[in-house]
Amino acid sequence: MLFRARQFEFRFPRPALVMGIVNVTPDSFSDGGKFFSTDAAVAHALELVAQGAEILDLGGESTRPGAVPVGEIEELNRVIPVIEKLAAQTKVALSIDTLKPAVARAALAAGASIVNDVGANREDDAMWQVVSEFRAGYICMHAQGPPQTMQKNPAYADVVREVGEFFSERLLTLLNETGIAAEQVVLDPGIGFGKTLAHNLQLLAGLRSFTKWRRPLLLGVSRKSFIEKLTGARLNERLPASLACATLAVGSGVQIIRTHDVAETVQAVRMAEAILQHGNVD
Ligand code: YH5
Repeated sequence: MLFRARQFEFRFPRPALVMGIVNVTPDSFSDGGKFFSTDAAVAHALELVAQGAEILDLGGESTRPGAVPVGEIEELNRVIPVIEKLAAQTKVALSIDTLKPAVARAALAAGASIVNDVGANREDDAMWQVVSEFRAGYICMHAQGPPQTMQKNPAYADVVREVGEFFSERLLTLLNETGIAAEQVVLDPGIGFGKTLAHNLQLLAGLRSFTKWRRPLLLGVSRKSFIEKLTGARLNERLPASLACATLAVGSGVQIIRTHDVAETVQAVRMAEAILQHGNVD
């Protein structure tokens, strides 16, 4: 299995890729705006690379539930200088986490290689045009509803089946109606995006079923609030549960883990992989 994203080629099976989160937002839920300035964001990103991140996910608009949308110019002002500097200073793949096709385009032009489409491209096909033109990687993430309202009343008859149907439908559309190749696509169940605690747990338990499309799977659980709902852990106390999800996910066939805590995740995932190499865990 191959994942192509512009100049990058990731060939699987291989050790799971750890994607480091770089928030370039003043209202960042977990970094408290610490990494708002360009230089601070770049320094943080380079630190994540030193810890073992092979992809960096840069976001200038918070997509956490209930977050206030930012304007296009403000989002561009936040992320583009960071991408330009990182493209010059590191060899790792840069991903742009955005809802806006114009921001994705500018980010790719500045040196990013992957579009992390957390909006699931519900509006129109402008995002796909951009991905196709640049031959970028494309993270196809499931979400129920837009960030402002998605946690209001999430409802599914069977969340694992419905997320699977979303992947089937999106892959068909992507491959038939855009210039995007299957090898450019990564699938992501979108933990926390229009999901209750029970939905998130069902998805985590059902990850194996999402391997049937023969595309890499990405999981983002790091520090998310469903962990607090289960365990009571506050924002900066959620690393153990995040690592539990990451290691079990790798055991279920997930190849990319999106996290704030790169060093810890690399260590946990390498241990899980070493155990998995020694045969089936019953
Ligand atoms: C994801 O899963 N998530 S942004 C609320 C939190 C903690 C973390 C308050 N972008 C994903 O990380 N992109 C985000 O607790 C993502 N997959 C992909 N592909 C939300 C986030 C978070 C939200």
